[in-house]
Amino acid sequence: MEPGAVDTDVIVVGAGMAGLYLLYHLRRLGFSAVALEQGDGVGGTWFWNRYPGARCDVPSLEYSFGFDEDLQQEWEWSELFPAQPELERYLNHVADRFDLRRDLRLNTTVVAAVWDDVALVWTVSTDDGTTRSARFVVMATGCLSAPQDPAIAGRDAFAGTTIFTSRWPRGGVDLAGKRVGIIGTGSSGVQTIPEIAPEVGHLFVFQRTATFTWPSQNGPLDPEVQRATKANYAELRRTQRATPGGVAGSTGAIIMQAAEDRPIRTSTPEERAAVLEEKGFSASRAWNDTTFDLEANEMACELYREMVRRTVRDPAVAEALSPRGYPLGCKRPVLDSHYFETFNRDDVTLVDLRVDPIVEIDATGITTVSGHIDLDVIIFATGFDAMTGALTRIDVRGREGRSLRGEWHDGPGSLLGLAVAGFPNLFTVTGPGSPSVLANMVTGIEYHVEWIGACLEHLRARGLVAIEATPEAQDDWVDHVRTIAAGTSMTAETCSSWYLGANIPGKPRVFLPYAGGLNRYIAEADAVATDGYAGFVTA
Ligand code: N01
Repeated sequence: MEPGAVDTDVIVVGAGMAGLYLLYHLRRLGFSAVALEQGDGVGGTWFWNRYPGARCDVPSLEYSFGFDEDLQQEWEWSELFPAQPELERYLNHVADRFDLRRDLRLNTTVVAAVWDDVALVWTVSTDDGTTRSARFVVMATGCLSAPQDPAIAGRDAFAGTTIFTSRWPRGGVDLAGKRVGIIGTGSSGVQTIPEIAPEVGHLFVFQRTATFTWPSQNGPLDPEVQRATKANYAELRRTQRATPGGVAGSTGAIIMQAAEDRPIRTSTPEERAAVLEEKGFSASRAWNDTTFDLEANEMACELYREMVRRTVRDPAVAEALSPRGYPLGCKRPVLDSHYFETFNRDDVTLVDLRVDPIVEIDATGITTVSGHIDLDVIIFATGFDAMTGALTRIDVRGREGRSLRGEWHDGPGSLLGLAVAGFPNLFTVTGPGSPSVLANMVTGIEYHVEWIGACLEHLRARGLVAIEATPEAQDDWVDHVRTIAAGTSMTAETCSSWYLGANIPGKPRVFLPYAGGLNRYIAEADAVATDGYAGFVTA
């Protein structure tokens, strides 16, 4: 039987970095594509997360597209690590430069995608009641795009202003002189706190878990470094794909100064003291035995705490800000600008929720066990339903009506983080089981988009219309992903992170990204393709 007619070859969900590059790349390959985007602008992560201080932790010269030589030569970055406004400008420039907007539908939220087994067609429904059909759907929905709204009693009772860092209002918020509370001290909170502290009347930081964060050493980008990088961009892009983290490291940024060349376990106190003097906070990361050996890891944590004590004047506040009870490397490393120094200000108060938990939010502020704090503004920097949330919030139905939400109830099954058994012609960019958040996202996105493009070309060249991961290949990949992360500080019993889904009540504890490194992953995914898409069936 002939497959049914479709509106476009491909529907792309999302117009962040992945969605934009998909539109560009698929068009070049001769496929028709439309991207449906929830926001009223392009940029994805860099559209939504416009909170004060929002900045990327990968150097700008590397956190950028390499697919077009003229683009990477023309664009001038101003800082070592790009801030949100510059990234948003860059992504708008990409949309304009390559005339992508004609295939973009903004303010369009995808609510469902249903596969027709007989016609071999996806039907995608949006919140305006419209449906569109396509042969393929590519989810470019991002890894950290479904915000977590924590279930704190009285959350809706607050009469002041409530803001999520991940939905910061476009025109900004006037915080001058206000009593502001911020809940959450992950990357978003740690970036926001030093930035707003000088502006607000008084800042209350509600911390549940103390954070490992390192000074970012951001600054203006040296024009000579920019020139030299551009002269050698092709080589840099090749190197990115040949490294575990997707970062070539030659772009002027000293990324955390990790030497990682000696064991801490057999080090002498004098040696550790010397490393501390030399490297400061980065002394905690200068050892090669902290990933698998949790006792060695604890020794490195102690170096870190010593730096907190040296930075924060009030010993009780320093102690509360010192991470304990989970290993270094368990969570995503955070980069900051003067985070700990901010707690030396008289107008900043740390509320340690481990000893003084929140009881409720009410109309006028937050009550903890020790009393009520009056607030004008509450900022939620409470994170995301990472890696799977943006996908399971859409009602995706595959073969025989099976739901993605249901299939992933006990953890996401995926082949290469690109495809899901039972869901033909559906691709996920940087999906669970791919390096994604453990490597430079842009490098991972470009690789995935090109892999998907090559797969569609492969099908077209052979007159095929459908491709699906086999359950066996998917199970093997899921096992491989688990095995690689096992025994590391990222999966330690004492670790609770969004990598493990542990930040979302009821989410299964499964390590979500692929920890084997981008280079190794690329070798595996390339082999699948050159092997005629081994582990997939086609029709
Ligand atoms: O989110 P998080 P994020 N009561 O989940 C707390 C990327 N990113 O948006 O740890 C009280 O890390 C929670 O406490 P706990 C980066 O990959 C990158 O900050 O669960 N507190 C935690 O402190 C990053 O890792 C950049 O005990 C509650 C915080 O909220 C990822 O995004 C910048 C709570 C959430 O921290 C996520 O970072 C920003 C509750 N009910 C983000 N619920 C850069 O590139 C949650 N918390 C630099």
